[in-house]
Amino acid sequence: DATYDVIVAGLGGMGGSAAYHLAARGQRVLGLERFGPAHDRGASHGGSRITRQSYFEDPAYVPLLLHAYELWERLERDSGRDLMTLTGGLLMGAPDSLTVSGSRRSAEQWGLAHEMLDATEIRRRFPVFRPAPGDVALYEAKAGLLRPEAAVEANLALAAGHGAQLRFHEPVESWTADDGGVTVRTAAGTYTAGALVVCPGAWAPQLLADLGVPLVVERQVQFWFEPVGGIEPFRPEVQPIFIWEGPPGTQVYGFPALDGPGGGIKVSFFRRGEVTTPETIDRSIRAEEIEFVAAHLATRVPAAAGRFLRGKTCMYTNTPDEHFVIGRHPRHERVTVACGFSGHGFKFVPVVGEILADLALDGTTAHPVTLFDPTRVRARGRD
Ligand code: PYC
Repeated sequence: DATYDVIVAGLGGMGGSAAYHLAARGQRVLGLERFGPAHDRGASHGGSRITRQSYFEDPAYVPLLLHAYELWERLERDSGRDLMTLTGGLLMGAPDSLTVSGSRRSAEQWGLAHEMLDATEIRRRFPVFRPAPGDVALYEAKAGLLRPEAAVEANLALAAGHGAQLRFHEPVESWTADDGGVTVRTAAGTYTAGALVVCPGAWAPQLLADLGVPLVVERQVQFWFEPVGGIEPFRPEVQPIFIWEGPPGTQVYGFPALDGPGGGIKVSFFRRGEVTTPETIDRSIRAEEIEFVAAHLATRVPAAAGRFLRGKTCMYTNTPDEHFVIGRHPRHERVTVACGFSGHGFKFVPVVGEILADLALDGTTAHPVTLFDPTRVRARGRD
């Protein structure tokens, strides 16, 4: 048995960042992870994640994003790794779609640089897209992509460099907390600490059963296609990331073609998954889902709808309002939680790590986190 200042349960995107920020502040940190470093069983894999600032989900995210961009640059410098590429981004759909109107609201409220493009202008500037006549786009030069595996590895290496002990292939089985501290049990041992930070991803329903937030885990598939006429028009230098809202259930998003073993054009639907659990998720890629996404792409980005290369499942952990859960555990003062990122959390990884370190050490943070209060949504039937 060993004693630490803070134990971090879960070393994916959020937990890895929390471990780094806590260790960098001189804390004796133990990090526990059920799989290996930067694994592909959760929600922080697949070679790319979108980053953007004109946030359609809610303008309250914007100050966090502005700070996250600074922290991504710092993380690149401190780790010597290439983590973020700003390709520009198109947020497309009907003018009154959430993707367009919500992005515009955030951009206008926060004075973020953006351009509004009509369908003719979208086609002129980005000829691979086939917008419908009424479609418009908010173009944001500061949008782009993040490299999730490299980012997780960077945080873990920096955490270890600051003395954090990171134990992999050691799932947390249970934890308890009282006025004196926290105790965490795994198959390999029992650990005690002054505080616990729980970043469980899709394992939240088990590890945070008494949190009182109804969380739904959703199966998602990322698809990679070979462009029809070669990758030239899809290089990151010319092709922006995009999120394109169509009829309900078809908010499609995509990336430029990336090099290397992760090559090809990655596309997926933002929310079109089935309810699952980490234990029962079907990790096979079904012919009908490949056909559906390819057919959708064929009418909108036809040059991207070439040969199917591969697919990969991941999991969203959704809250009822699709806003994050970040805060002190309402029943345990020594426990801080971060979960329910609802499919749009990765771009916040560095700022969430900073917030978790603030909350675990000081009980409060200067960052605006009211929207993420764990007590705002309660499971039905709970007190
Ligand atoms: O957060 O931008 C995002 C995103 C796009 C698709 C899934 N998440």
